[in-house]
Amino acid sequence: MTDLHPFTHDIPADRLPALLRAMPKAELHMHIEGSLEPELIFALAQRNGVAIPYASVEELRRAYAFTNLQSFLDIYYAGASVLLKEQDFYDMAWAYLERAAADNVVRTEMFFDPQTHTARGVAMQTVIDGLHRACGDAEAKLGVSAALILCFLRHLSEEDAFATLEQALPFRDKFIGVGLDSSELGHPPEKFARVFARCRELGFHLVAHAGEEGPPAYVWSALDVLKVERVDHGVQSTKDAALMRRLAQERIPLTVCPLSNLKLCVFPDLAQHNLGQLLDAGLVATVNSDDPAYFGGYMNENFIQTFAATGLTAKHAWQLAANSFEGSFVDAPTKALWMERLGACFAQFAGR
Ligand code: ES4
Ligand code: ZN
Repeated sequence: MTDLHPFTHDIPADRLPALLRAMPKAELHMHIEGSLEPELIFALAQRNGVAIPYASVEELRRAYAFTNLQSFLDIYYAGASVLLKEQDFYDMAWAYLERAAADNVVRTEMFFDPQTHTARGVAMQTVIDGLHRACGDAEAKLGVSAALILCFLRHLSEEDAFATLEQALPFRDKFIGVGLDSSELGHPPEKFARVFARCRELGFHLVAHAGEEGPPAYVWSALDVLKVERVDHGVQSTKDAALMRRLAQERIPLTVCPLSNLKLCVFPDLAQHNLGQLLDAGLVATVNSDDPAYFGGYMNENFIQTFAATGLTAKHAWQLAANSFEGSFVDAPTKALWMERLGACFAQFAGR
């Protein structure tokens, strides 16, 4: 790591949790539908007269025992079925944005899955208007910079993705990029080559989930075929030395989600997580919450649990926050401002 902040050696290990909480950071990988807490699912089900196959909040929470990505996605799509009105999308996003602000997240780039909603008869405009209104309020009332990234569901066809893009284009000023999520195995990036090429022509930022459960070959094709600017997860990349060199050399950010990887059994326990290996190899790795309501923690919980389990230090904390700003889709002066604030935070913890 070359960008080491000069004060990091002076921060003792027992101050690390407070430092992780206090440091300004960007969240680059979270699915807004994955922020729906069981309490809000039940409240919205009641408000909208939607039946859900769980008797109580507790019973729903007990169902959150996942064995892999698909076992999670089945429950995640069921939870999203309570979202019908613009206000529902607003309320969901606002609840997340308040939590993000409490974790000193200064920037968040939130994924949303329009196909999960349009397939149930919810209009694209309803989805985007509700989420976008919450983003505006986050800036005005919380001082959090928030933007939206539209994700295509990879278990559906590329034709379906094209139709979704068409429906979203009247609102193209309300989202900054496109991504690719849902069931990875059997749905390689190249399945979406043409729709990503079109989105590139349209000037959208491009990201894709790759190397969460899938092989390094999916990370290569996300880069070479889809031409993504960031890789979501990407943790399987450590299995391929040439890929690791490529990611480091081109400074391709990996948006890593430790608690997600733990809950979906990508790693047997947090102590085995490869975040430290990614950072020490010089990759632009970041920490993110993915689906915080389902995986047991928002941003700071991801940082604190991962650092406690793996023995990462203050220098890694600084690098992760710096990487999150570098990887974000904001202009250079804004990144420089947040880097100043990061430096000031570390200086304060070092007692200078
Ligand atoms: C997701 Cl963890 C994860 N992976 C792929 N797709 C997703 N959608 C929501 N969470
Ligand atoms: Zn994800």
